[in-house]
Amino acid sequence: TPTVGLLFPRASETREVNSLDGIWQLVRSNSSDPLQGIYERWYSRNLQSTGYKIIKVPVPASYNDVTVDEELRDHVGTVWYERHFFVPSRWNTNGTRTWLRFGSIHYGCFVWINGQRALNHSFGHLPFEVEIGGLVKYGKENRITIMVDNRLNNSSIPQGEVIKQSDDTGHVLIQTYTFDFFNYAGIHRSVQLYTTPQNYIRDIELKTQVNKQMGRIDYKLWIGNEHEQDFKSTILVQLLDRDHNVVAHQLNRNYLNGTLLIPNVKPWWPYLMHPEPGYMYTLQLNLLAESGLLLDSYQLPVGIRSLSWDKDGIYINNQPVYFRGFGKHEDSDIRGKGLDNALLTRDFSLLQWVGANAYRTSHYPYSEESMQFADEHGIMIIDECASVNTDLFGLPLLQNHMSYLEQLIHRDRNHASVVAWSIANEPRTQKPIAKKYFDELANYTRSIAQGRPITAASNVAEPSMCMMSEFLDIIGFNRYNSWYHNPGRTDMIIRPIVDEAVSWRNLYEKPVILFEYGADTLEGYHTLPTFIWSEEYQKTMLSKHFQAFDKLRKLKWFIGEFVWNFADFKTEQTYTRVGGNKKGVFTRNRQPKDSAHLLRQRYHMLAFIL
Ligand code: GCB
Repeated sequence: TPTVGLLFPRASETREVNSLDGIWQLVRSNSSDPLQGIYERWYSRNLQSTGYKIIKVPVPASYNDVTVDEELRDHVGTVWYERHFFVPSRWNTNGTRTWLRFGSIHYGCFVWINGQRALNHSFGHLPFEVEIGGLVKYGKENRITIMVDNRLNNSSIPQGEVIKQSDDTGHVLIQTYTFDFFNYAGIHRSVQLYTTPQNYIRDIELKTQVNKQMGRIDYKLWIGNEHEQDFKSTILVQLLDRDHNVVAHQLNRNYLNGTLLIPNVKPWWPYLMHPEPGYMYTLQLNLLAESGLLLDSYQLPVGIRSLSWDKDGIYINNQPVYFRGFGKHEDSDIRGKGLDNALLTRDFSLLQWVGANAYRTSHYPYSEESMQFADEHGIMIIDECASVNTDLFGLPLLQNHMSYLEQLIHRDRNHASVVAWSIANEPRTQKPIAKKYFDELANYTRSIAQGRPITAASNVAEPSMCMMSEFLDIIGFNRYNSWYHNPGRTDMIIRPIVDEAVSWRNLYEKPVILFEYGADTLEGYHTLPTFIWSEEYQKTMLSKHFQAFDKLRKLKWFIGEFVWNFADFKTEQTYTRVGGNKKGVFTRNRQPKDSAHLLRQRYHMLAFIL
């Protein structure tokens, strides 16, 4: 069933937002008995009374690295979060609904309020919410209890496997996975209580276009009013520019669809493609009673642009786009994958400094806050779902994969910055069984794609072996010449990259992007002549790729270069990773390696000439 609702919580004349972020209590349950807390009904009393050790932890944050406890870092199974909170008594009116909303929890969770089940959700990196008016005590203290399960299996997105191994004292459970980033877990994004009126604006879907000077917004609204069948909605839709002038408006009686035309529109442009990139209007929606009384009000930021694509490229406002980008991660010291506004600000500042105009949300959806930053900074997003290294293509997996894409597209469809959906990273598409899987998946995604092309990152040894790419609109590939292929050989980059891009093109006749290339680099390690892992090596590797890209750029179907990675990030413990994956152009602490300066010259040069 398609998702409806989940608008990002915003306070307004008719809505209040209270944050439940802060310090929560956490209990780590026994790995060998992850459901103990369910049998013993831990949700029906304070966690304190379970006798287990209570740890105070921050929300939002991954729980893994906030203490020095190795068992917590490497925990497999469930942890329990709890806190107390007040609900204002002024919310206790017939006209007010109380909602509880999560930005994301990794991976599966059950939520109870005052011991009563409120909801459950699985999939990390996506929001979910529930109306809790019937569960809370107004003007009194309430308790929220959440069980979070980090286990991944054959049909989770992404996949993983929990195995039992002997250790020095008995047996342990180990979460295995093949993807190359740490399986951080916990309450990763904000937890919010918010109100809406009884009759409220439940959802919005926008399509924007720009034609010469004329902007156009087609909108569709959903009103939440199931308690009053004969409710007649009147909606005043106003578009405000940055200076709060109303530049278009419409009064809609009983219609939930409409169109705004904006003469002399200021289109949304990518960074450095226009003197004023990321121009955002505000769509002001007012739901009115028949008497004209204001019932509900919601403000949605909106960038107005057209997006199209053909076999040679992607076009924003009819201009061809060349992507200067990165693969990124939501990752930082101590916080793990927890939302951190300071980090967001720093990352966007660095993206601008380096002259990038895009990134791929490798390998899962990033926070809604980051999507808003991307809109405002003119950073184009290749929006990836959490399918990474997908293997064993079963039906339950396909169903979850579809549902994941549906929830992702629903969440992000109104962002001007989103220019493509990436349905997978490096699935095992050399397997014949992958063909039917991706045929179905791509067909489904196309049916809900909201005017965006579909892409994915393939790493099969040879384009003709890929059982997925024929179903895509944009061909993406990942290739590590001079790293996984011919390590140490920076003289074996230009030709293989050019040849491979050409063969992808010849096979599929679609635009082609290199989504990953890179080399692990230890900051401060210098060698002459260049040697693998040194700062010099990363620079040489980059500049050889630049030479290849300059040849390819002349063929107009080659439309982008994405360095792997923006910054160093944590991985699981293996002998190939020294303190994590070090392919960042920036350190994990967001300071430049030498290569960042080189990349900066190139990205600014490209912005200037293209
Ligand atoms: C890849 C993966 C990415 C890894 C990267 C690497 O192909 O898509 O998740 O981190 O290679 O550095 O090995």
